[in-house]
Amino acid sequence: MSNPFTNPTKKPITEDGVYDNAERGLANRNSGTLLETLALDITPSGAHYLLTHFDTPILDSNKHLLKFDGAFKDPFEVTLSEICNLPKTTMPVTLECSGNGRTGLSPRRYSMPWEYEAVGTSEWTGTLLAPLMAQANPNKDTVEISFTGADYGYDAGVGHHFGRSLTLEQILNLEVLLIYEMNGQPLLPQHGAPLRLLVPGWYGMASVKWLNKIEALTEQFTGFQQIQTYRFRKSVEDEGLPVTQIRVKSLMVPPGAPDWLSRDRCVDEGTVIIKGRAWTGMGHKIAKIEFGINGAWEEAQLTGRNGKYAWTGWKHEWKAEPGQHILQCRATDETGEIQPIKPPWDLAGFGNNAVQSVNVFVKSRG
Ligand SMILES: Nc1nc2c(c(=O)[nH]1)N[C@H]1C(S)=C(S)[C@@H](COP(=O)(O)O)O[C@H]1N2
Ligand SMILES: [Mo]
Repeated sequence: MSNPFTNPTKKPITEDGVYDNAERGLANRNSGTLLETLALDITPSGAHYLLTHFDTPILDSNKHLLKFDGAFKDPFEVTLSEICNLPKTTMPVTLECSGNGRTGLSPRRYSMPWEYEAVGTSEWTGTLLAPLMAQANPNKDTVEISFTGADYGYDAGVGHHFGRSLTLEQILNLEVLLIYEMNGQPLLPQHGAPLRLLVPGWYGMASVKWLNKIEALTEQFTGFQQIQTYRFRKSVEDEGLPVTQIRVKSLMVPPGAPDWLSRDRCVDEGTVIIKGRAWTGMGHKIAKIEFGINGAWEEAQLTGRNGKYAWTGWKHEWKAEPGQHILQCRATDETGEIQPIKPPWDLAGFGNNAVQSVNVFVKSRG
């Protein structure tokens, strides 16, 4: 790293072949959040990260139908306005892409190059799925329920609608919701308008956008997004384990002011209040946050969360001394799960919850 005061970054050193045009294209379509919005309990809708595999289908909310199909005793269809008339639930839920942190791995997967920014918290409004499942009444031999989105595309030569599955037990235990509003407004097209699934406490891939079909299956779901990907694998041959609950993680609001190109931070000497967010899966609580200054850890203060599935705020007072420093944060949840220092390696780059490191240059007052 180069000191932005004494040795400002000139032209970026090109790293030919590291990220190619296809990856840059993905990064331009799938925006990350602005880390400065970590200062807020709720991420402004326009700053919520986005991950869309194919194209955003442009759907008409007046014509949208959700079909309950397959091995249900009483299959039915509902319109969006019928869903909106069902009992309403609003809750803040933190959503994170399981590929968040992928660039921190080496060797890294050729894919969407997330650094830290694929996370956000919204006030989601909708209705619980469980009562509708009961109404549709799955047959006794139902093994799983699949959820299909209107978007269609090709991956590894396989054409498919984005689809995922959950067991009946998971639907009950995870408080799965059908969502039609985000932060008090109708869902934006890119976030799944007019209807999406929300699986609180799990990584984002389970929260199927543009939802139009729920099917009861008497055999395990074999959709591409369930079987071919979103599995923790050590090698191509490895069958792997499904990616499910969010791993414990934390981030800080970038302190001070940025050096525009490197985004290293510039701070004046003295007391700096560092703030951030910490979250984990399954509605578990964050038990502890530590703040690291050049590798030495101090306990930071938790400032609370506004919902079971929402991230927790934290803050720490840092006495910034002139020079160059590496700041880090590390969360531990109530189950004792703690963020690793080194990224846990995965073939596709899923679930990297290693501690964030931020380069800070402190300017002396003198
Ligand atoms: N139909 C559909 N649903 C989807 C996806 C998709 O590509 N198509 N992407 C998933 C992934 S990987 C994530 S992380 C979240 C992202 O939700 P957001 O774009 O609203 O932030 O949506 C999930 N639901
Ligand atoms: Mo994702």
